[in-house]
Amino acid sequence: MPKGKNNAPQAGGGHDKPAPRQETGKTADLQADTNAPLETLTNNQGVLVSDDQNSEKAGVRGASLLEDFMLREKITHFDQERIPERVVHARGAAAHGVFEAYEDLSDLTMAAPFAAKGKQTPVFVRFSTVAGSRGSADTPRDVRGFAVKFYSDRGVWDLVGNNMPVFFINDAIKFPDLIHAVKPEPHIEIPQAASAHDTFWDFASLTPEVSHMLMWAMSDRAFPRSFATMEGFGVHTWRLVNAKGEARFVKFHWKPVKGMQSLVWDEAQKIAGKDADFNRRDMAEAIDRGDFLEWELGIQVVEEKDEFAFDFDLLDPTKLLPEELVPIRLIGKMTLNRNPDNFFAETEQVAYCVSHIIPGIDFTNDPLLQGRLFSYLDTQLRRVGPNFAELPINRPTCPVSNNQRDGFARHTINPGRVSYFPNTLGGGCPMHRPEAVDAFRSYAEKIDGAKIRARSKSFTDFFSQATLFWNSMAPWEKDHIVDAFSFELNNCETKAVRQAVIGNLLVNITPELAARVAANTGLDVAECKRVAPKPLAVETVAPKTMPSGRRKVDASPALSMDKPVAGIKGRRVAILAGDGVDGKALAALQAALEAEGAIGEVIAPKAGTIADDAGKPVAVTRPAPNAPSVIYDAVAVPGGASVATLAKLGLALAFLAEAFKHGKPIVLLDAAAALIGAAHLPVPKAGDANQGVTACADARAAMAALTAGLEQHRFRNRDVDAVMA
Ligand code: HDE
Repeated sequence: MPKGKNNAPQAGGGHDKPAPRQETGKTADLQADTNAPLETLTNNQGVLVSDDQNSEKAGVRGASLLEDFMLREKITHFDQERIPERVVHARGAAAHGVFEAYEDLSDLTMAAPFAAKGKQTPVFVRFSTVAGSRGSADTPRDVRGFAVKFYSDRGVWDLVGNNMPVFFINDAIKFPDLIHAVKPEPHIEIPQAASAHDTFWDFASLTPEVSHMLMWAMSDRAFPRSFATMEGFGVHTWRLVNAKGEARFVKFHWKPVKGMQSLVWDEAQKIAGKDADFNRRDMAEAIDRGDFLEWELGIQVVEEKDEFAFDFDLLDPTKLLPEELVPIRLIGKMTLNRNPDNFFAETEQVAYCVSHIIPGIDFTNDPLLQGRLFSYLDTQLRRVGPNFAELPINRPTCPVSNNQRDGFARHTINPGRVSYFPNTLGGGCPMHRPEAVDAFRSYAEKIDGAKIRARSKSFTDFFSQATLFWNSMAPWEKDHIVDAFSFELNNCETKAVRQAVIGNLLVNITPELAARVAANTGLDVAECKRVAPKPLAVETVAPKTMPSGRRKVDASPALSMDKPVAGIKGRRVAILAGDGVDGKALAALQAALEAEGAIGEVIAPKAGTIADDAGKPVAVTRPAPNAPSVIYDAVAVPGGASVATLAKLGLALAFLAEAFKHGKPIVLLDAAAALIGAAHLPVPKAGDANQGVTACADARAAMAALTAGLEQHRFRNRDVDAVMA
């Protein structure tokens, strides 16, 4: 389809000159692309528009005329420009890309994307928050959706996952309650995109299976620095099936090539106001720069005979399979390299369905997955319509041929009179293919059970993996989890709800967490146990036979984010400057950052240019009021006469103090070292562990300090209690 440039009117064009028209007229042309932009405006019926600025009136000061079909068509179409917002995951951003297989996996699965080493499959990936509306911000404390549509040559496969490997509940029937509890409270529609309110914690305190997922949601995983620096998970245990019909259990993992980075809570909250589009902007700009987003796809494979080899139930989506027990095998790489052309047509109308699988992939009896299987199709039929699969973003890249017909907004013009099977009038076509090896067949799992509304006892271990998560955290991560629970509970008005969370959940996860949160929320742990309402009974049936000596771990280092990241590509450094700045150092630093794929932005009191110490103009990237510290990864301040100006500028000092508080690397050249005092930052004492505040003499040393600091990402041990930010 022709793009962009065709929209530009040519000189002398517009209404004066007859417009170039697309000549159609033959039946075959009805199928042609009629959306190609023309130079001249038409209505939806292709009629040239003479004036799109004035509606038709009875005299220039008279009433508008009902017969103005141009006005009515334009306005009535506008009235219907929205489709229903997604009930959950309403706010999202997406990109196109490609998945490339590292190896031929046909011994494990027939799934087309893994059929050969180097095989490429196009993908469209949408990232989302869960609770907020479409117009909410990118950075609230929330789970992130990670939905991948593989346009394989054997059909569309949707892997609709999250950035956390487990889920709040382990039976689909509880999902509407979970979402009603976390969404804004219905009588006042408050709070937007936040779990920190009574109804969520009331529900959580009475649903102990949420414990493990709560630990993830209260960790810094809940506000990634960038989509490119978060992990993704298929969450459920799925099945891989090979051409011989042999099946194995599988867990899917997306491992970010850039490593994991998150924001800190104070920063995430401020970004929600300063740049609500922080994550989606970051992704769109990175792709435009050629700094593509990359993940490796990993699988954990479990043989059928080992279904009961672990100390948890593989079908329970509140449990993860520790990497230390079953290592992750990396099987391919996904690269997101193209921004959508149109948000609505692609990101909004994309319709992921958990039930979209292809030969080689199959479901398990995870009761959450089973519920999702009908929910997504039902959602897309209502949200996008019965012909959602025909839209360009949802269409398979392989041919589609069946006898489904009609419905709202049908695009395909199906010729002929045969729309049924079996038939002779259409030559028997399209025919189903019992003999085809690559046709979809469900894995013939043996099922033998009584109809029962109950849950296996193996699903009632609510706390052990929440404890595992806690045990796997670095000290600063534990601090952040304590702070998060404390913040959330302190936002709850009902004391009994706060007590129930501590008494029913936290004491069972770890007494340390319960004690620390109780101290921060003014509660007494012993009292919490007594006052909390009794959790709802969980129905159980006799446990499945699980052999003794099942495999387990007490801590899983893979769960911690306390790891350095590789490289500084895409990181954004604020260079604070003003008139008289050391121009050479500034230019050298900016060039060095650019050479590494990072971005050095010059921030000055006003937009336009500043004059450096040699009187040369230096372009200002953003003026200070438009450049909050929270959108940067690090700060550098070159020396020069500008330092004296910055030392008297509240915006600059607040910038430094906030960056300090959020643990970001700070690099001060020459005279700029004085800003530590001016911003009232604690001067690191001799012998203190590396605090990431570096005074240096030249751009080379500054670049080295910035690189080391950005690779560490954040300095968590700073003494920030007294910092005014
Ligand atoms: Fe979803 N979920 N979900 N979910 N979900 C939707 O589908 C639902 C669950 C996830 O970018 C909806 O198109 C039920 C788990 C993502 O378009 C809806 C249950 C996981 C997205 C729906 C779950 C997810 C959705 C809303 C419990 C992680 C966004 C609009 C049985 C593995 C996809 C829509 C996108 C979206 C239902 C639980 C991930 C209503 C009933 C577990 C990433 O159909």
